[in-house]
Amino acid sequence: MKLHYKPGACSMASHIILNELGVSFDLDKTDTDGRTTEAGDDFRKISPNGYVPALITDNGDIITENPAVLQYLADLSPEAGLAPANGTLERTRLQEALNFVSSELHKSFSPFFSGVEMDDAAREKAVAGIGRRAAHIESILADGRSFLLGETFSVADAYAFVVLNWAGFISVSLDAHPKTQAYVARIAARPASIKAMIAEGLMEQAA
Ligand SMILES: N[C@@H](CCC(=O)N[C@@H](CS)C(=O)NCC(=O)O)C(=O)O
Repeated sequence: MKLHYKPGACSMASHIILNELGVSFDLDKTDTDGRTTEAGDDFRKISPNGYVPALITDNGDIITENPAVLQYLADLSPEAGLAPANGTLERTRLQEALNFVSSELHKSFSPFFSGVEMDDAAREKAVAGIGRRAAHIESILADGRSFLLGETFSVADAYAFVVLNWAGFISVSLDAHPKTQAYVARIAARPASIKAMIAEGLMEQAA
């Protein structure tokens, strides 16, 4: 398997999950602007929309879109428990969480990565948008659960972690959402997350 990724981008969720699974895989750092990859592939042929993640399976199939890639990976090893079984209400809850992270939480960060300079009013509006989505995560965690679906870490947590972690990089405070902050720290401390962050250059290897 090969994962096309950009350091620290949403593709890091799949990278974390590959580490959680302990399977062997290749990483190909991808320049989504230049549409080229470190291995020399033409990324336009891999991902028509030009974005990561793109997963090349062992059969050569290409899978894109975070919720699809993450569920595909989880289903490779059901015994790892990273997604509830297909056809169950719990699986629907996972899809609910993945779609929220993908279309609401992730996209609330888009103004910061669009390359368009924001004035104070635009930044305030964008920060408020992130706050509204973080408040929803906070409300899910309000009953004391450790992860979005309960006590079991799932692929949705890897994705939510990667996105919420961007807040620090753009100096947006999550102080108003203490359970969410603790949730981010909890997932950041997982060996699979640390390994992915070191490999993508977000963290240094401890001495
Ligand atoms: N709907 C896509 C969105 C993926 C996405 O936004 N990827 C970003 C990185 S987080 C990207 O590659 N952006 C570069 C670009 O759009 O050119 C998914 O869920 O996979």
